[in-house]
Amino acid sequence: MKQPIPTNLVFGFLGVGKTTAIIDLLKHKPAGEVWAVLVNEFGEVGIDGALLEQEGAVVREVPGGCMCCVAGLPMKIGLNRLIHKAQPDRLLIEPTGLGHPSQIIETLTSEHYQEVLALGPVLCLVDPRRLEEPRVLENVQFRDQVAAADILVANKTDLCTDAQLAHFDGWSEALSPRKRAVFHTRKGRLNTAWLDGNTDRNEVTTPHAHHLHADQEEKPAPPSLEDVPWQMVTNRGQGHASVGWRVHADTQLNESRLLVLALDGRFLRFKAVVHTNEGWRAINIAEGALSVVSAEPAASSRLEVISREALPAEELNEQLKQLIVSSKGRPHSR
Ligand SMILES: Nc1nc2c(ncn2[C@@H]2O[C@H](COP(=O)(O)OP(=O)(O)O)[C@@H](O)[C@H]2O)c(=O)[nH]1
Ligand SMILES: [Mg+2]
Repeated sequence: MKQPIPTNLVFGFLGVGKTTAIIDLLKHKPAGEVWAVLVNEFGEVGIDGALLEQEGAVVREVPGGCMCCVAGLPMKIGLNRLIHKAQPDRLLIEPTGLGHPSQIIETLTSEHYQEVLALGPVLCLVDPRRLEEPRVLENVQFRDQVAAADILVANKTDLCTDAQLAHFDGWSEALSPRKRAVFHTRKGRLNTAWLDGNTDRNEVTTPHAHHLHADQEEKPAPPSLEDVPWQMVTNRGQGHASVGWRVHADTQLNESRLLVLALDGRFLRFKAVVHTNEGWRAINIAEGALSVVSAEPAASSRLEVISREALPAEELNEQLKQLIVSSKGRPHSR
């Protein structure tokens, strides 16, 4: 009989640094261990998965923003395939920052997984700056992510004032029940030792804060990029909208013009792993802060924007197509 796989959830709001933290954990994992990551992004095209794969993890994406809806069958299918394929020594799960935690915890601790997974400490990352926003403090997803956590970590402390950090400390100390541990960090730096042990399985206040959508089924696989080299996918829900693109790896976009487009004020997030005229790039914008780093060549380019308001997808699609500098003779529907 195999030992249950130690499993950790990394909660936190959109853009707080979950993927950054998991990438950093992968860099510090014991040599020789296989770690797998299940990532559920709000958007449909999956950017985080591409970044995590570059760190050598076995990754499975469960796209489609609404955690309550994907936490059922699609997550089980993704999880089963991932466990079977990777037979990992540890499993890390990054749920969408917009998701509600109760269903996912229910699934992971259900009878079906009892002998397969051992749920370890649940982590929740918090950007102390956002504790100043009443909208965040009142948000049921945020409250329940915090409630579910065994360990709270203030991230992005490099961007925080001393007063904001003191406020975070006061806020976290006042939580009831008390957290097992509270840390400050930056750039998602977590200690792998924090992953060991068990979860206290803290109660969340609103187990069913959200009605289920009809589409509980696993989504059909997208067409091959050889057949359809330019694909746009949209998603809406939980007060947010996303537009994502999968693009054939041979297609290059103009990098500087792409950055101008990406910095559009309507976008709450912009993420991409993309082939540009300068090479492969990982681009990330959260709260107006831009990061561009070179990336390993990926199987395809993927780009995504997330907004709080409806987005004119067709218009954005046309703008993006204008940035094509080379598609190696492949047809792209202009
Ligand atoms: N300045 C600063 N930026 C950070 C820190 N942690 C993450 N970021 C950046 O915040 C953005 C969002 O991070 P990401 O890990 O994708 O967030 P996620 O949505 O929670 O997965 C990225 O551009 C990161 O480089 C930090 O501690 N300080
Ligand atoms: Mg992420």
